[in-house]
Amino acid sequence: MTGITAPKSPVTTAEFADGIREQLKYAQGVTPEQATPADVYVASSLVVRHYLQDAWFKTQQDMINGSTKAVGYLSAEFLIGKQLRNALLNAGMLDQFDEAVESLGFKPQDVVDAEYEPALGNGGLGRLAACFIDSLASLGVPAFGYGIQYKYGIFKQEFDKDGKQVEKPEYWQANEEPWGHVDYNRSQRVNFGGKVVTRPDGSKEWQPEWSVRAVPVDYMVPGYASGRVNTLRLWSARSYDEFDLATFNKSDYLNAVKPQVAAENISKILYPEDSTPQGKALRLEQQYFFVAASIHDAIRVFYPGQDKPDLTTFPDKICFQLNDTHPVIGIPELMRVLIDEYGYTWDVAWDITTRTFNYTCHTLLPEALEVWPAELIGELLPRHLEIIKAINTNFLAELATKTRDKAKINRMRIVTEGDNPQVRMAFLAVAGGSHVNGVAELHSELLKDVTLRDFSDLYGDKFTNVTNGVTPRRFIRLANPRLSALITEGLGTDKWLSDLELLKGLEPLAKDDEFVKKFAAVKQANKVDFANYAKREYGFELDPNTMFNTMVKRLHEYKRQSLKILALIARYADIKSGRLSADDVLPRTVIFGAKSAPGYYLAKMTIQLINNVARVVNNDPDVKGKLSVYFPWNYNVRLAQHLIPATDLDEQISQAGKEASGTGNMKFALNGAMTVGTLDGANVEIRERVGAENFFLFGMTVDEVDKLYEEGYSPAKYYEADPRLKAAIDMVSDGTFSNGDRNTYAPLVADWLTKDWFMTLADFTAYCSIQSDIEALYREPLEWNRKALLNVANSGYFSSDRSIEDYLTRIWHTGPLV
Ligand code: B1H
Repeated sequence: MTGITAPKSPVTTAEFADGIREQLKYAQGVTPEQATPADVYVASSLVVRHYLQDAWFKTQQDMINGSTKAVGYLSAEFLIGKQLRNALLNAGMLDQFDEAVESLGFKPQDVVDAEYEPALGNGGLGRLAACFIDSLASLGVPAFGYGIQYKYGIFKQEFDKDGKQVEKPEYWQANEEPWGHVDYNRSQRVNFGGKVVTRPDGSKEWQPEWSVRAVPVDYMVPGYASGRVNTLRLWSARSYDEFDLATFNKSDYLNAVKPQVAAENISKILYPEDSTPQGKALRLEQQYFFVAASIHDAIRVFYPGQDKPDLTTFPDKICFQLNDTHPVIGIPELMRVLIDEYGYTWDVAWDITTRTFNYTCHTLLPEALEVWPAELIGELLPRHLEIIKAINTNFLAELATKTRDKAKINRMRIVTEGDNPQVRMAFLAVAGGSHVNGVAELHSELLKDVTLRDFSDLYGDKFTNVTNGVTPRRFIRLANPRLSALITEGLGTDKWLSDLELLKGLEPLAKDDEFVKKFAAVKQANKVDFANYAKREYGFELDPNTMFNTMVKRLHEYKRQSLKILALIARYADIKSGRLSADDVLPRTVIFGAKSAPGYYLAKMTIQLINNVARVVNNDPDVKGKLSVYFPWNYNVRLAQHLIPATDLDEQISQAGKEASGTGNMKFALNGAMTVGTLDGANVEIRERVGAENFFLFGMTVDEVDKLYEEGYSPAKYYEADPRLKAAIDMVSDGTFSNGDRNTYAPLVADWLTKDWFMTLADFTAYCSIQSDIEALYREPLEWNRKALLNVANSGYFSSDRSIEDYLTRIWHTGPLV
C-alpha cells in the first residue's frame, strides 16, 4: 500500500455554512436562531451526504460496468458507531464543518454529541464488519455490506441499586436519523413456510405460506481519500398490506392482521447473545430474511432489467463473505434460486454457489457453532431443507471417495442422524464455499487442528487465515486527535492513515527522550479528558495521576473478568491488612466495561460482583488514593473512542485457546497502551511484532491448558495453595461485597472452586506476579512511554486495510475499481 495524504475538501467553510442553513430551512424547517444542536447535526449530515452523492452514484455505476468483482459482506451485525465525524474525515471536511458550525454560533462538540449511535452489533464481530466496510471503501474495492436494520439494537445497559445489570430497550431511532436512506422502490419479497410441490416436468416449486417485504435502508460508506462511496444495505422488515380477506370477512380483524405483525417482528431486535447463539425460530427467520433479500438484490443490481440473466457469470460479479455461520442459509438459498427460479441443473448451480461463497469462522468454542433442528428449517423453509439434505447426501458420497474412515465421514455429516436431526451450519459453510478462514494465526491453526479437523484433513486447500484489523481512521484519527497530530509530526506526513505500516517510522523516535515526553504528554492529556468525560457522563471522580488500567469487552467466562476481579480483591486485601505498605502501592484506577447476555447467569453475577467491589473499595478510606474501581455502564463504540486513548494498561487475559482474535487488543496497542495478556488470539501476533520486552505476558499456553485438562484439573488445589487467592475468594463468599450476605455470590464461588472451566484459578498466581513488573516499569515514566510508543510503532500491521488486502489476495481474488 502506498499512503495517501488527507483528502482535499470539496467545499469551503462558507459553502458548508450555507449548506447547513439551507438544510435547516428545507429539511428541518427551522431558522438558525431556532435550531438546536440536534437540528444542526441533521443539517450537517445532509450537507455531507450532498457532497458525497456524486461519488456514490459513480461508484455504483463503475461497479456495475464491472472492471472488477464486487464483495458482498453478509453479516447479521454492523456495529458502525456514530457516522457524522467519520464521514467528514473520510470526505475531507472536518475543518470546514468545525468552522461552519462555529460561524453559526454552535459548538462542534455539541453537534457531534447530538448523534445517537446505531448499536447494531454485540461486540467484536459486529465492529469488525464495520471496520471492514470502511477499509473496502478506502481501498476503492466495490462492496456491499448486507445486514439487518434492527429497530432495537443491543440493549442499553443500566445497573440497579444492587449493582445488577438491567437491560433497557435501545430505541436508537427515537431521534431523526439522517444517514439511512429508505428505498421502498427496491424492496424484495422474502417468503416463508408452506410446502414444496413437484411440477409436471419434475422440477420443484416452493409454495410459501407467508411473505415479508424487505425494504433496503442504505448507508453511504465513504472511503478515506479514495473518492469512492460504497453501500451498507440494511434490510428492514415490513408487512405487505394484503391481509387475509376470508378471515377479515368473518370480522376477525385481529387475526387478519396477525401475519403482518409477525412480519415486522423479523427486524425488530438484535439477539443480544455473543459467542453463544440461541437456536430460536425468529433468529433463523432473521438470517434467511436478510440473506435472501441480499442475494436477490445482487442479481437485480448486476443483471439490470434481464429476465433470463446468465447467472453462470454470477461469481465473476460478486463474491459473498459469510461473517460467521449467521448467513450460511444463503448457500441453499442461492441453490434454490438457480435451480427452481432460473432452471439450472444441480451441478451447474453447485458450481456457481461454491464459487460465490466463502466463510469466516470467529470462534473456537464448540457450543458457539450454530446448529439448527432440521424440523425447524423444514417448517420455515421446506425447500431449503430438501436442498440441504441433497447437499449432505452428495457430500457424503464425495467423502466416501476421499476416505475409508467411516467414523470420520459420520462426524462430518452436515445433517446429523437420529430422531431429531440437526443441521450444522459451519459444516454446510465449509462444504458450500471455496475458502474458510480463521481470524488470527493461532485461531486458524486451532480451527484446522481441533474445531474443523476432519475438514482440514480432506479439504486442506480451503483453509486459510486472515488476521483481524481495525480502522485507523476511527480508532486513531477520530478517537485520538492528539496522538494523530504527534504521529504526523514524527513521520512528517499524514500518509500513515492509509498505510499504517508507516508507523514503523516512529521506532527511531523511541530513542529520542524529547519525543517520548511529548508522547507521554498526549497520554496524560487524554487521561484528563477522559476523567472529565467520566465525570460528566457518569458522575465518576477519576484521578488522572493514577495508572488507568482498563478491561473492556463482552462479559464471558472465557475472557476471565473473574481473574481481574479476584486479583483486584487480593490487592485490596493486601493494602487493608498492611501486608503492602501504602508507600509501596502504585496508585491504580481500574476501569471495566462489559455487557452480559441477558440470560447468562454467571456473567451477570460477575457484573454484580464487580460493581460491589467498586462500591466497597471506593468507599474505604484505607485504600483511598491507592486503588479505585469504576464500571461505566453501557460500553459502546462511543465510550471506546474516549476510553481507549486514555488507557495506560490494557487487559487481554482470556484462557489460551479460547479468544479467536480480539480486536480491542489492537486498538489499545495502536493508542499507546501496554498490554498484559496471555498467548491467545491475536495477542500472539501483537507480541511478536511489538517485541516480547514490550508486552506483559503471563499464564498457561494452549498446550499447558490441554495438558492440565488431561491430568484432571482441580481448582480447589489452587485455592488451597495460594493464600492470597484463598483470601480473595473467601471475601467474596463471606459477604464483604454483599453487605454481609453469604448467599449472594455462592453460585459463582461454587463454580470457581469445583469447575472453573477456564482455569482462572490456575493462572491467578502468574497474573499477580507479573503485576510487580508492570508497576516497576510504570514507576519509570520515560521507560514505560518508550515501550508504549514502540507498541504504536510496531502495530501498523493491525490495520483493517491490511486485513482486507489479505482477503483480496487469499480469498476474494479481486481489487480496486480502476
Ligand atoms: C466473536 C462471535 C459471535 N466470535 C455469535 N463469535 C453471535 C457469535 O449473535 N450471536 O449469536 C455473535 C457473535 N463473536 C468474536 O469475533 C470473537 O470472540 C473475537 O475474538 C473476535 O475478535 C471477533 C471478530 O473476529
